Amino acid sequence: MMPQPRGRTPAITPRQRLLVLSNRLPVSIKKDDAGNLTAAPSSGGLVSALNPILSEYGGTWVGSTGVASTCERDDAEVRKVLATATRGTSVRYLPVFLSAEEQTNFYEGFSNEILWPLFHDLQSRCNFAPRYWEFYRRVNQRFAAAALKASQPNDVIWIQDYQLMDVGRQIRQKRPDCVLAFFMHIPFPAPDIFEKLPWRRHILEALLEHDLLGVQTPRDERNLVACIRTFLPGVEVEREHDYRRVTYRGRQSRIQAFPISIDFEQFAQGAASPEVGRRAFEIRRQLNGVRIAIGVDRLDYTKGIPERLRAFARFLRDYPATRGHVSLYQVVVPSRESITGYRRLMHEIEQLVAHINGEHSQPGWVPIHYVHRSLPRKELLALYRAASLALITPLKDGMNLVSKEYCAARSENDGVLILSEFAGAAPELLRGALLVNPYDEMGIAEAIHRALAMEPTEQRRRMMRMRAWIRRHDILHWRDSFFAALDGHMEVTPL
Ligand code: ADQ
Repeated sequence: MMPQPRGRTPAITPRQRLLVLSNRLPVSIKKDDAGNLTAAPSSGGLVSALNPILSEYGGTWVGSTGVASTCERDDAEVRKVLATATRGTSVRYLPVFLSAEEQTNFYEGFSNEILWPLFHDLQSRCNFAPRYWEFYRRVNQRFAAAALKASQPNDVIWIQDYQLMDVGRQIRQKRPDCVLAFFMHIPFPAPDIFEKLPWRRHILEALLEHDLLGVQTPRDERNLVACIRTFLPGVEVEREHDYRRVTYRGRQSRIQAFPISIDFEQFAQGAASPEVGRRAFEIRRQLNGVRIAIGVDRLDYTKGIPERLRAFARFLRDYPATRGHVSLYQVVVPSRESITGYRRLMHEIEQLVAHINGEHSQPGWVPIHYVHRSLPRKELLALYRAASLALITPLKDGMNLVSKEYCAARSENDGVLILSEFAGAAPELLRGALLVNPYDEMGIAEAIHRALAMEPTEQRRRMMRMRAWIRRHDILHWRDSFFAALDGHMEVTPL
């Protein structure tokens, strides 16, 4: 029996079983030097968003574990560790095993040296190596085979993100009548950027094999539709209400923006707990009562961390009277450590922090506190509560859940969100946040100054607007609108 979904009425229940595919399972397995296996929660926004949905609905989650497969005996060990780590949940976790060579070429190569930078408008970082493409298709085929094996003909197969854009096409060939949905967690680029991709036509045709194609923002929807129109001759696009219906080679797909969100109530209640309140108080005391600006990011060059550190240094130079009164608390969760560019970024951040602290520190005050590890939820919430402002300045971001988490945690309606205009969250939060261009050092310095000087009444007005928006457009709303768009396949339970 499938667990009943929580949430507002009308509840939407899948008539069919749900099968989710993502590159990584929400539990990652690591092997230490002695060959011992350990399980830990995977990091990142996709897992943060989907975990609560899957654990309520039940279903099957197919993905890789992060550890390279060497032989069947080792794979069996990984299965055992995964089963132990996930015991007692209503979700069935099915690992897809990838060799070290596949991980290098499919994940580090095609996914993260081509698609990730290109889709974030950073084309000069791309390495279009042809062998990456071969591996991308091959690994996508493995995911498709795993999905076909694990699913029944009527299941809804919901594929996640840019690493798996070719899976649906391969499933469709074997099972033409199945229900296929896709959600893209990262931005979709405009045609003049997407056209650089040598496999652009294949990718678009593969995407149009899905019945429903979800993207984060209306801008992503416009970009995807513009690419389809530009590169697929003969395609027909009709606008209907708040989505587009695309017909290509006799098959119809629905394309729609579904801005992803957070479990607002869970964040708000967690942050309001006395335990988190005490910890927030302690953090402020440990920092000698100075105002705290917080940055929380996965380690990634798209998050604009060095740019933000430089902007903070400029703020200290431009507004010297604030020295000793405000510190930046920058938390970076380790990510993609096997990729050279990411290790380089880590060193760049460390050097910048050391340099800025060396230049400005005074007895009893350090300008930047830098934490490079994943934090337990309560500690993260305490930091959100302790911080008078959040500095969230990605160069480009599909959505950025941290900006929404910060607002949810501010139950006293104070605090200021400084947000990049290139985050997917910007159009939703623009009436409350101070929007900045992440490349504009001076603009960010000015925004920090303005945030620190902002009257409590203005903070309150802005924060209340953002909190009201996120409360209404939370992860349950996201789930319900996505499932409702799969009309005919998901059932809407009447009030
Ligand atoms: P990410 O790039 O991972 O997600 P984001 O949406 O900000 O970015 O999510 C990060 C998640 O990791 C948040 O839930 C945050 O709380 C958590 N986190 C960050 N630092 C942490 C730390 N040090 N310790 C513990 N947790 C930490 C991708 C896309 C985004 C999109 C999401 C969801 O790149 O644009 O918003 O998917 O679709």
